[in-house]
Amino acid sequence: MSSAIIPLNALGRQKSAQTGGCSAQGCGSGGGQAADGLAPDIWQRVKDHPCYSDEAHHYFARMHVAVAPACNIQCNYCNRKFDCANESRPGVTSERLSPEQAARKVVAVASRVPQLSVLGVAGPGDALYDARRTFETFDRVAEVLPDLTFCLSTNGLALPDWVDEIAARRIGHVTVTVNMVDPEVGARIYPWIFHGHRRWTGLDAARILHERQMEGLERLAAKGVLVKVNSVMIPGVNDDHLVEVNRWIRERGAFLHNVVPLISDPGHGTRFGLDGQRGPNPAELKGLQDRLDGGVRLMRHCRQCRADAVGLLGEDVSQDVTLDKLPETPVYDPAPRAAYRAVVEREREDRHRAAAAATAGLARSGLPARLVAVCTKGGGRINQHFGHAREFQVYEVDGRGVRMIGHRRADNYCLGGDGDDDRLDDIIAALAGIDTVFAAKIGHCPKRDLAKAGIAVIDSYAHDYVETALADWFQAALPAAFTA
Ligand code: CLF
Ligand code: SF4
Repeated sequence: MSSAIIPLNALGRQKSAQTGGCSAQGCGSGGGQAADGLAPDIWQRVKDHPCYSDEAHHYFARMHVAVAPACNIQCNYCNRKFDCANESRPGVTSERLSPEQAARKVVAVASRVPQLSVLGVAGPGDALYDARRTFETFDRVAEVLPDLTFCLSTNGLALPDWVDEIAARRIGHVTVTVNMVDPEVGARIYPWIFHGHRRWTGLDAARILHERQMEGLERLAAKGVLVKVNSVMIPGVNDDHLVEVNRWIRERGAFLHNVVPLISDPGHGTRFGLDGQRGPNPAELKGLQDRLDGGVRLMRHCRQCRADAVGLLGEDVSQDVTLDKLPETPVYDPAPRAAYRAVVEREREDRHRAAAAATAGLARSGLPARLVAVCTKGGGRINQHFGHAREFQVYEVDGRGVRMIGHRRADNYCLGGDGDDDRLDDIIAALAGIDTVFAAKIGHCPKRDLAKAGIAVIDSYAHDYVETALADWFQAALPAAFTA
């Protein structure tokens, strides 16, 4: 099994929080409010969901089963014919499964991946176009794993037809992709939809899709389902417009808004890719997300998963658990998941206390916000060697605290024990706008070369919690750097 699975001994290596100081912001057991400012009942529903809680994604994994191959619309950013084991983006999958195969896979994976908490259906087409396949999958899994959280993702066109079925099952988390509320904008994103036994194009297609999305969202929210809205940010097409989208979905009860950057490459064969439509850069994405702050809660840690993704959000192990590598008749062993959850509960409380104590003084610092990158294998700790990192988690530190605001991807620097200079150049490019990286360890040569590029790497906080390390560094080291 790949390193994506957090070894239990990677948790609990840091000295624990020195003092109490549990705050409503930072502790899951606070009085009237739970962690993250959420009401306790809502926190219970999101605290193990790696997409609905940024905090949960340090500990818990999701798996997607690709049981929904067909789609009822065409988006200009999608081409599902592209099939690559190394590609991580929506619509890509290495295997398509029947509901029976999917259930077998889930049972096998749940025995091997103790972090597993959520089962999702996210394509590779639309989860509700042929909804019976999606529902049969969930029904089969529910018989064996009643404690898994169920989640699905849809373009929303068929959603109004299935609201009651979703609510009647225990599917408590639904994502609807909403890229526009103005059909004029929609007509630039969707060439056609298939609805009511016929194909629609142009403004009519966009108008129908918009009306169905809003109806589905509103009715799901009224039934208590936690609805997340994903929006693809397409510069020059809907970037400014997403402010309006955020307002519409707030008024209709959305729980989360997840703005993701358009992935566009001519090699993917999508309409946008072939036309040269570019995606936003990290600064543009952050700029829009900052504009949306104050509306619907924002998700900023999305990894734009494959339709067969398995594991923690930052590290996909789907290639280790394809059907051919799993037993024909798996028997579910609940013990590893139960043991892992017990460890996480203890670890979480300790981390919350430590983070609350460490960040308490930040408001007085008066220092400008800083963006830093962190190498981590999970658990909310700085616990990965720089050379092994294939993604860097980006945190913003300022007087309001320490917050994860995104991630940057690049191939890992170390290959079989040796560093790769070309890859280091790519890493430096991926870290644009970031001048400090926290890693568990880094070799002398890459540290020197990064310093030449203006990027400092700090490895003195190895295995500490991210929040305590960054708060300590922000308050202590930054003034010295400013006066140097
Ligand atoms: Fe999957 Fe989506 Fe459910 Fe998560 S993914 S169906 S809500 S379990 Fe998560 Fe992946 Fe982003 Fe989706 S990181 S693409 S938001
Ligand atoms: Fe592709 Fe999803 Fe759009 Fe369908 S709704 S075309 S599967 S991105």
